[in-house]
Amino acid sequence: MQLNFAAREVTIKLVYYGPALSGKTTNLKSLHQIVKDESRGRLMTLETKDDRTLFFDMLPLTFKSGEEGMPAANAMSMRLKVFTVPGQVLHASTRRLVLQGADGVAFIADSQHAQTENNAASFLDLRDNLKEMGRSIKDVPLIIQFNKRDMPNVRKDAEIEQLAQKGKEPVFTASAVKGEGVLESFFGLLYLTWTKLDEEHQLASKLGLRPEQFLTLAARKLGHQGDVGSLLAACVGGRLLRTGKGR
Ligand SMILES: Nc1nc2c(ncn2[C@@H]2O[C@H](COP(=O)(O)OP(=O)(O)OP(=O)(O)O)[C@@H](O)[C@H]2O)c(=O)[nH]1
Ligand SMILES: [Mg+2]
Repeated sequence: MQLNFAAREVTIKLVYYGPALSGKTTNLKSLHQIVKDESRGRLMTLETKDDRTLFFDMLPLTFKSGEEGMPAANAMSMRLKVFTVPGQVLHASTRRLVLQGADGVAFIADSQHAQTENNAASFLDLRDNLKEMGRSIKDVPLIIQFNKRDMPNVRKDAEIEQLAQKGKEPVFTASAVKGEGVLESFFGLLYLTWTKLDEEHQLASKLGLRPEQFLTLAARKLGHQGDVGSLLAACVGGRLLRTGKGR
């Protein structure tokens, strides 16, 4: 996170991690489509013709708090930089580079039975890379998304829910290619990350924005008109809200 008090500007880095072809780039493309024009920057993707990310993708999102009925003196600029890592095993050093300084991580798992081992290997890779950076995976805001729910031969909903109940990380399901579950996962990650940054840096009191207010503001600015609670309620397990389990 970069916090510029003078300019009242916060920059947050979010990273989509996971095995090759799990749908990280597709999540970012869907998010780019969902988000309002005024809040999104140019989506940068660098890939080969067979859908493989070579270096990384990056989507910048920006919004201001001033117009949402807040006094102008409290106006804040939020910059979110959302990255994807290249999932292929050979790009290990690029993954480490992109992961550096991440404020929050979305782990995009592939729901297909055949990908269970690749998911596990990538999760260990994430843990090890964080460890090398002197960070524990337990301390990093992390959500897990089971993507490709529309495909045949995927793990059953009940199995994923059971898995989610056991773990601490909030779990979401998605079909990124259809745009389903994309915003829910993103907001789960944003909420978790903002809550952690608030605890560490007392952002709420410094900036005059509680996590709930921040999320509502972000949702409006990014184009979600409905109830923000319903986005978070899509979480199938794990701990998302400070007050208890995520449903
Ligand atoms: N059916 C289905 N296909 C998906 C879904 N999400 C992604 N795909 C497809 O899976 C392939 C890989 O998706 P990408 O988003 O490029 O995967 P990635 O995780 O960025 O892969 P790397 O960059 O190699 O790490 C593409 O052909 C996508 O269209 C989904 O929810 N359902
Ligand atoms: Mg990719």
